[in-house]
Amino acid sequence: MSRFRRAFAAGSLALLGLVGSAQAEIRWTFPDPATPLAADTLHVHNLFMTIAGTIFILVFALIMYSVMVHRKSKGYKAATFTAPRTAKQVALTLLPFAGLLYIDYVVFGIPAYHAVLSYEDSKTNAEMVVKVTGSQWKWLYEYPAEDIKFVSLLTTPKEQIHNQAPKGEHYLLEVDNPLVLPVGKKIRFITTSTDVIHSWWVPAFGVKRDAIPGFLREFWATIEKPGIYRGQCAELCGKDHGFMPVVVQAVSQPEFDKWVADKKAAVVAAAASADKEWTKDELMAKGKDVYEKVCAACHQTNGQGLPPAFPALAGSAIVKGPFVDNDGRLVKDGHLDRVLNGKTGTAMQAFRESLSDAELAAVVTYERNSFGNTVGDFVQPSTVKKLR
Ligand code: HEC
Ligand SMILES: [Cu+2]
Repeated sequence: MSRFRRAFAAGSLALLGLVGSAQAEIRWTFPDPATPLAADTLHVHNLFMTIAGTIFILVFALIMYSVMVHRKSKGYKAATFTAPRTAKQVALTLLPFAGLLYIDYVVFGIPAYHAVLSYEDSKTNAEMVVKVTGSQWKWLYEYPAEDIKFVSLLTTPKEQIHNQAPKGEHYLLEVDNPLVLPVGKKIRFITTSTDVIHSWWVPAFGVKRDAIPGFLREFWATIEKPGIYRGQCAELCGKDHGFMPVVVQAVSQPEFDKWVADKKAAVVAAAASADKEWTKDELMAKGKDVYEKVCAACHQTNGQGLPPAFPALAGSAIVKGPFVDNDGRLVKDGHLDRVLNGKTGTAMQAFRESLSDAELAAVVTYERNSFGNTVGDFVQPSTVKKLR
């Protein structure tokens, strides 16, 4: 081996080692398929890559062979014809063409057609429905038949994001409320958005669908193994696009049934808590919690906002103004109205769907009595229930 070749070999090995150790996280192929669709996609990918790769190598080898062997320095003379003339030349041109057509339309076409049709068929034998709504910057999940809905929010601590703490194992891929689903059932998903285009993507499911405001789009999954599956919003959707992960927890049918029962009990408890009289301390404590989880991303923990994009709530006329009029009706563009209904055309969205009566009452109470605001009044969940 020449010195150069030895050095080259040693260098390549070192580089491989470096890449291998530093990037242990990067995978070079698809994740293990967890649904029939993902398996189909992987199959189509492998088949195409193998055939396309083989053709590439054959054609490239032929070109290299022709260039090396027929070079001028070896005494070869260029041919002078410009178009195929003999029957043999015509056949040698048409045959590869026909071969490629066959590969494209038959060998690639049939499995691709099968995969695409199967991807689009979310209705046949669907056993349950989940609605997925993208919203800057969180996912809202609804189970219409089970009458359950909740919001799923990123839980990665701010310190990790700002490099003040080491990154956790599931950095930016962890949420408070994962989407819980049963294994072995064909689940039909319906997706939409409240603001801009988002995209619900779980690589192991072989599924990625844009969530588009004003449209309902569909996809499906039958999850084969219990486990935690992670994904992300895959459509650039604004400043916190990287902060709206998808986490799916696939469980057995009995576990799923138990989860549904627990969730329903929690809804009943929330309804009961909307009817009880809350103390101001209870409202303030819950309000702080809701505010920091849901509102602080824009209005900031200290209520100063990020003007001009996100107004300060400290000293805001809306926050300090009345939210019900003398007849007990909701004040239009008042504090509660703004939080319940949002403001069309701005990033301030309606929270009436994603927050409960108690959460809404608490967060409004908190804003009226924090950041230097001292309105002094407080909002009961029963009031919100009546006014929404
Ligand atoms: C995605 C960013 C965002 C989030 C999250 C958000 N807001 Fe807002 N909020 C805005 C924007 C933008 C406005 C200004 C709208 C306008 O142009 O009037 C606003 C306005 C308001 C106002 C009126 C303030 C004023 O003086 O105009 C209130 C009250 C308010 N938000 C409360 C909340 C509460 C409560 C939450 C959490 C439940 C929340 N916001 C979450 C963006 C956000
Ligand atoms: Cu998004």
